[in-house]
Parts: sequence; structure tokens; C-alpha cells
Amino acid sequence: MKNLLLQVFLVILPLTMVYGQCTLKEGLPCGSKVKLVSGSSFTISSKSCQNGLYPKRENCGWYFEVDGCKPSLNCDKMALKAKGRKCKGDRLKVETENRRKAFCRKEQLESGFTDAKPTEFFDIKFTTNGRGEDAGFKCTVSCSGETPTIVAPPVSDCNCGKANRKHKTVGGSETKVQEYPWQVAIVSPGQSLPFCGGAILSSNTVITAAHCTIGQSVGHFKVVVNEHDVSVDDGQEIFDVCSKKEHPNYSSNTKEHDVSILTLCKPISFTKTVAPVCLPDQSRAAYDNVLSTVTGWGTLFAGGPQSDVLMGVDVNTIGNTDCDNDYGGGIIKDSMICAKAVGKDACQGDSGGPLVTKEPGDFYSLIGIVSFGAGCADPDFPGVYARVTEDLPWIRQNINGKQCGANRNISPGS
Ligand code: 4AZ
Repeated sequence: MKNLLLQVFLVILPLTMVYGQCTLKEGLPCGSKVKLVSGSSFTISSKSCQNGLYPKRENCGWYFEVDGCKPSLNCDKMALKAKGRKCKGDRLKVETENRRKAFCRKEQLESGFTDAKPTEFFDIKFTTNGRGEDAGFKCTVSCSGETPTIVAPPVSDCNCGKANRKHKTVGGSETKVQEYPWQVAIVSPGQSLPFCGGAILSSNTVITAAHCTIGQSVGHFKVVVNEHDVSVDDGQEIFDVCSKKEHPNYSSNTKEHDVSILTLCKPISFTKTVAPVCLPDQSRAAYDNVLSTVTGWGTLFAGGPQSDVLMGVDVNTIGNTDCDNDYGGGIIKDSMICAKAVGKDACQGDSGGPLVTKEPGDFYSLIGIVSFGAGCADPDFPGVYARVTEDLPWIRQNINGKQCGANRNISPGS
């Protein structure tokens, strides 16, 4: 049976090469996933059909993982049927962590294509429509030297605030699995649904809201790291808490300084999916009107069910005066920061969780801790967060264990 199959293949294969429409003459086949290291070089090319042109309705991708080198694309041949700068029609699209560009003509690639910033991937896609075709492309993907342009050396052997993101999140609001590696769940012993969120600051330190921990002894909660879907066992790790400290000026009436620090009994080992967030820069202005992201397993709407998977929404911070006006005056204090977006907000169960913003240099810092709000996503009432910059000295004093620095990805001359 096996031999018969083999024979059939051998007969059919030459037929498809002769009469079959299109063949790949050289280079990596469609769908290849390849790792690039310094010195790597691979050819990719379009298939050629009987008429010497590439196929209609082609959709072919090559996916390169970049390991510590600077990837580039150079093409000897690039003739695709397309229009304009964006190559509407048939195109070869290249995507890195920071850049995305479409090619269709040789002159666009005079000096090749590279990304000045470090990237962990270099993905190429060739797509054609059903209309005219042309001669096609032949290119080399190579990788050279060291990862470019990390000017500031890492402060330590680990980095804070690095989202775990290979490809950018598009739409939707379920986060990618372990996209925010600093997120923790705070649960009651034996439970999986978190009653609060929190964020990793160091190997032994987690930050959350004071109203999540006040009045409870440390035996009454656990910290879960590496969690995404709380309904399944998917690699999460549970840590006991050995001590806790609420901010000395926390007020359960006014919710000022709604910050609490938990010290874990055992250190967390950092990995790509479990890592600390950076603290913000106190010298930086108020972080008013910045795009930020809040994450948590809180309820999907006021009074609704909690989410099993970690959710994230983008919100904009607003000035305290505006926010205090929304709340009728006298409510929003200096130790708070507010944020809102249409239809998006933190909600019950998100408390203690992180509000982060992407800093120039491509790392996230913790600017807020989910504290309170009137309802959820009510356009008249922004979400209120503890303002991290306001309590930075106290937070810093209470961090134990291994800390990581921000690894700023800054290109020379940028
Ligand atoms: C809560 O109850 C809660 N809309 C947290 C945040 C907000 C509302 C309620 C903000 O934990």
C-alpha cells in the first residue's frame, strides 16, 4: 500500500511540474518559520507559472524570528503589478515590531529594507489579487551584527515594563496570553476568581490597592502569577504572602493613597511571561492626557459577571480638576488620577490592578492602581486610580528583592 502510494506520487509530481501551473524555483517554501541569527541568509521568491508570471490570488508568508541581529531584505528582482506608494494590488509586505512596509517596485528597495530599532520578528507576506500579474520577486533575507541600537545598557540582567508581545494586539479586548507579564491575581485561598488585581514590582514585591488588603490578615489571600484564564490550569503559580503594608495615609473614607505593598514569602523567578512593571518617573509631569491601559479580571459591566480571561482596555488619563468636577467637587485628591474612554473602564474586581502607560523608550510604567469609581464606563464618572507618582518614595522604600531596570530602546540619532 505504501509503495503504491509512493508510485502514485512519483507519477503525479512530474506531471504537476510540467503541466501544473506554478512552481517555486528557489528559496524557502510558503509558511516557513525560520530563526535568524547573525550571518543568516535565506532566499525567498515568488512562484513562477507557465506564462512566466507569478500566480493569481497568492497568499504566501515567511516568518522569521530574530535572535540578536539586525534583519534586512534585499531584492535582485521586484516586479509586481501594483499602484502607488502603498503598492495597491500585488505586494510583498514586511512587518517588524516597529515598521510595516509594502514593496512592489525595484526602486523602493535600492538600499534594501532594515529596521533601525531592534525587533524580535521579521515577517514577510506576498499577496496577489486576481487581476494582472508580473515577473515577480527574488529577495534575500539576511541578518547581521548585534541587535542594533540599544544605547543605554540594561541596568541589570532583567527588564521591567516589557510587554510580551510578538505581534501587536489588534482590536478586541481580551489580552494576548501573558501580554502583561506584571499582572497578578489576588485570590482567597482555594479560589481561582480574583477579588483584586495587582502588579509585580520586584521578585518579592507586589503592589495592589489598600482597600483590597486592609483588615485582612496575610493568610487570607494568595498572589497568582503567570495567569491568563482563571478557569483552567495553564501554568499559573501561587505565592503565599508573608507581609503586607497599606500606605500610612490611606483613608477608607476618602480613598486617598489607596496603595498596598505585599511581600511574598518566596521570590518570583522572572521569565518572558512573568516580569515586573517599571515605576514611573517622578520628574515627569502629571501624566495627564496620556494613553494608558488598565487590565484585570473584573466584571464585564457594573453588576455583571467577572471575566475568566485577563481583559485590557485603553483609556486616557484626565486632569484632576476635570475629574473632580465630574464627581461634583472635593472627591478627587492629589493622590488620585482619573482615566476614561467611551465604553471602557475598570470595574468590580479590577481593583488593585495596574494602569500602565508606554513610555518613550518602549517600556511600560505603572501610573495608577485601580481604586474606585461610580459605576463602570459611565460617561459622567471616570475611573479613579491611586496616583503612583504621588507615593513613589514610600513605594520604593518598601520594595524587597530583585528589581529590574527599564531597557530603553533608543536608536542613535532619535
Ligand atoms: C470596584 O468596585 C471598582 N469604574 C473598581 C473600579 C471602578 C468601579 C468599581 C471604576 O472594584
